[in-house]
Parts: sequence; C-alpha cells; structure tokens
Amino acid sequence: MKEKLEQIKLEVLKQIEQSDTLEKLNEIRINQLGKKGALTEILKGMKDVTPEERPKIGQLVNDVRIEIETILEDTKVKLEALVMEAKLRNEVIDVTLPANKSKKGHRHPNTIAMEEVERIFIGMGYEVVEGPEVETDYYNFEALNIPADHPAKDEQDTFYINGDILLRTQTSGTQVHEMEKGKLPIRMIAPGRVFRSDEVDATHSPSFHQIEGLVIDKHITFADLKGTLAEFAKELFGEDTKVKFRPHHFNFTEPSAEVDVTCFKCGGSGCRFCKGTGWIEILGCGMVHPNVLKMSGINPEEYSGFAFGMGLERIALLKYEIDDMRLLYENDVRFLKQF
Ligand code: 2U9
Repeated sequence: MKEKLEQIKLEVLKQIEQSDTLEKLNEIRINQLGKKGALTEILKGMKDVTPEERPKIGQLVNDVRIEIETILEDTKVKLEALVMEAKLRNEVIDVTLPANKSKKGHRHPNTIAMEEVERIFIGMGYEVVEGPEVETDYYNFEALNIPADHPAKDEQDTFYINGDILLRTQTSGTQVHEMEKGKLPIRMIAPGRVFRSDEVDATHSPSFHQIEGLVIDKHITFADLKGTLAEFAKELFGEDTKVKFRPHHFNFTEPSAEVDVTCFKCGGSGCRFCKGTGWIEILGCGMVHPNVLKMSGINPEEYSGFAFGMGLERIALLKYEIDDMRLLYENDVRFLKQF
C-alpha cells in the first residue's frame, strides 16, 4: 500500500511538473484528488485493510493528499504569475498615443435660453416656481378671468383629460397657486412646458415652453412693469436695446400690452430679420386684472401687480437666429452642436 501511494505521488508530481497551463493543472486536481481520483480509490479499498493498519494507511493517504495539494497550489501560483507576466508583456500601453475623445453633450438651445432668462430675473430678486402641467379648468382659465364659453378659450384649445382636467395652455396656474397661499408680496417667474391643440409648423408646436412672471405688492404701477421689462430686454439682447409697448388685450391683465424690442441685427433701422420694421415682438404683459386678484383672495384696493409672459422657443429662435421652430425638437446633433 505504501509503495502504491509513493508511486501515485511520484506519478502526480511528474504530471504537475509537466503541466504548463492552469487548465492542465486543474485537470490533474480533478483526476487525482476528485471523487474518481486514485487517492479516493485507495480510501475506498480500506475495507480490505486490517483494523490495526487502517489508521496508519489513512494517515498516509492524508499526508500524500496534503503534499499533492500543496504542490498543486504552489504550481498554480507560479503559473498565474507567468500568465500575468505574459499578459503585461503583450498589453503594453503607449501613453504617448492621443486619447480617445469622449463625446460630451451640452445644453439644448431651449435650456440655454431658459437659464439665461431665469438668471436675469433671479438677479432682480425673483423666485423661480414650477407648477403642474396637468391642471383643472379653474386654474388654467377660470381664475384668470377666462370664464366658460369665452372666445379666448377657443384660441387656447388644448388636450382634455376629462371635462375639467386638461394639459395647461399657459403656466399662469402656477401663479394662481402662489397667490392662494396668501404670502405677499410675490415676485416670481414660472417657467415650464405648456400645450395647445396646434398643428406643427415653423412657428407652432402642440407643446412648447413659456416663462411667465408675476409681481404683487402695494403700490405696484405700470412704471414698475415698464422699467422691469426694459431692463430685462437690455440684459437679454444688449445694452442698446429699446422697448416699445403696444396696447393689447388679455383677459387676465388690464391694461395689457405687447412688447417689441429694437431689432438687435440692424439696431432699429430695418432689415430682413425684423421684416423692415426695426422692431421684434418678444412678449405680452399688463397689470393684473382686479378680478384675478379677488378670485385668489387678494384685495385689489390694497394690492396691485403686473404680469408678463413669453414663449421660450420664440426667444431661443430670435437669440440664435433660427428660422424654424421644428429644428428645436428634431434632436439632430448636426444642428444642436452649433450652440
Ligand atoms: C396671473 C395673472 C396674469 C401672464 C401673461 C402674457 C401676458 C402673454 C403670451 C406670450 C406668448 C403667451 O407664450 S405665449 O403665447 N403671454 O402675452 N402672459 S400677461 O399673465 C398673468 C399670469 C398669471 C395670475
């Protein structure tokens, strides 16, 4: 038995010595030490050994097993080191090669314009407030002095969830929610996505973005509105920009106006960009209608305010001289990477 064990040991050691890959080494482990291995076979044959001899033989088998395992483990470590060495030799990194350029994205022109407008108003002490895109008829129309069946609702046709719940056509509901909180004064802008049942063309989209503003305090006058928007226009389009207020009508403001700025391309003398007029329309505004204040629990005898609203896409198109709004939504990288 002893000789047989010695013979197995020598045979295994020879095999280990000759194995030059980790796979071969593993094969030896399975064949020799596994369930069907030579050593296990010997243990199985222990029933033929006398009871006195059994512990001795058992000890011998164990010693040989430990010796083989130790040599297998040492050889494995050596082979792994060789594999790693060869790998390191083959995978030489040329640190002088130019690196692969990572394709870094950047902000969308809409986002750039939005953040620019926000920056200007934050600088004037305004808070940026976001509101829900799904609104009730009350917050989108009723509270803004647009009652049921008013023709203004026709111009702002939208997508209805049911008879009362709709996708907002303007961000004005956000200001109504703020007014209802009863914390005055208010100086806020409400940027966000709005929806209209419009066909897509160069200047329309069923989903676009607005930035509306609202200021409510004691003694707010149209002069505050003019001064604020004149300053905003200068910041956005340049120090020489002048503003013009044209009378207009909105249900939620009285008096109301549309605001033009001097064309930043020709300075007001008239060019193709401003269609020869020297002026470009950028937003609408007005003094908050007393009905609107009253409906949200604000006393119009004590408080007054002004509001304004602009289409963000329109600002982005003007600022970056883009002539088709659809380009802003197509996500064509060749277009987007120009900004
Ligand atoms: C409250 C009271 C008044 C917001 C205003 C406009 C004028 C306006 C248009 C610009 C182009 C919408 O995107 S557009 O089609 N908006 O002209 N918006 S005043 O007035 C408010 C808002 C909230 C409580």
